[in-house]
Amino acid sequence: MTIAQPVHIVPRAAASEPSGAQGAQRWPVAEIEALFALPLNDLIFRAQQVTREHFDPNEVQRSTLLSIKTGGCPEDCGYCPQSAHHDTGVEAGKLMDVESVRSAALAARAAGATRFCMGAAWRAPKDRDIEKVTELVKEVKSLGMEACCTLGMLTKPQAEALKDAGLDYYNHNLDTAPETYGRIISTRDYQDRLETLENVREAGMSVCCGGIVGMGESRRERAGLIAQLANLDPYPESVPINELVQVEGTPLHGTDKLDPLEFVRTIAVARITMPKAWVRLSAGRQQMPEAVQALCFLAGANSVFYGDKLFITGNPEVERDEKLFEKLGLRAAG
Ligand code: SAM
Ligand code: DTB
Ligand code: SF4
Repeated sequence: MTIAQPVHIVPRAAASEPSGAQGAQRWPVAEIEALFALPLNDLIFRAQQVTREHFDPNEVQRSTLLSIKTGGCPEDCGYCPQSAHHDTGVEAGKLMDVESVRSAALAARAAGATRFCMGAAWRAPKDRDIEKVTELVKEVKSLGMEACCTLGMLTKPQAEALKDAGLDYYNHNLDTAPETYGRIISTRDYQDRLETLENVREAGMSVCCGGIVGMGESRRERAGLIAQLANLDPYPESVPINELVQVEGTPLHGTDKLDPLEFVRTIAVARITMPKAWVRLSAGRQQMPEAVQALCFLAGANSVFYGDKLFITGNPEVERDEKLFEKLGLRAAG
């Protein structure tokens, strides 16, 4: 019996060729679909090889989320419990004060998180919102943690103000393939998202950008999302892959559950196409069996949301995660 030779997948255009080069995308969708279609052992083997070329495979970066302004969002994202368009029972609240954010960040740090991610249910923050959020960013930075925000769409000056306050990462997801976007969200379009990513990149912050699978999309559409991410130049430093958390009252509640192995394939394809990114096993972990999570780490996930809650929905308790990481021999990344 011969041992399977490493599967060398080399994108058509040399990796060094900028994706902006005329026509030659680093990763055409068809080549990403071919990755998805590989025998699972070959796909995971290749993804684990790529992980080991750039990371310690036994380290996991931990980020803790806090919703600093909850509910009442004017956007109609079909997955989101915070949209004012959906009757999900989520109350609209005001922006949290500095003291409350400080104590949440201290608790996250004590539990072992290295990055604190503040999210707001806005389409786009107003300038006075940005002034208040910069105070929160400075507070989190004063605790020695990395700071991340996800506030919706940003203008160039707003991105610069956040950078000046010391913000390390900005999360702004593309969420699904361009051809699927209109089925999920109608109050904005893909170009809006790409412009904010441009403003964040130009302000000099690291980009956290990923999406959601399990929204009834096809494998081709999952490949289309990964193609959008992997062909950004440069691709994001952090790529969250969420599994749809189905919330009663949202249009996507009742969607057929995605085959867990298709979720694992998505993680592996994200790893191979974005070798140096922190690939984050994101929403959906609470319902995800530990054996599937273990396969995701084997497939190249090396970051998680850590703490009992995401923004609105649940997440594995810290104690449960600690036990899982111990079983898997995973350490916290610095
Ligand atoms: N309002 C800002 C925005 O949409 O960019 C930031 C907050 S929003 C909640 C951040 C991300 O959470 C979304 O882009 C989406 O990927 C993810 N998300 C929201 N609801 C989700 C759900 N029910 N299941 C999985 N991921 C979800
Ligand atoms: C990301 O891609 N997922 C996180 C973080 N980035 C902001 C948010 C997940 C939210 C899940 C549904 C909720 O709890 O609101
Ligand atoms: Fe609003 Fe963000 Fe939720 Fe969309 S995902 S409804 S923009 S909070």
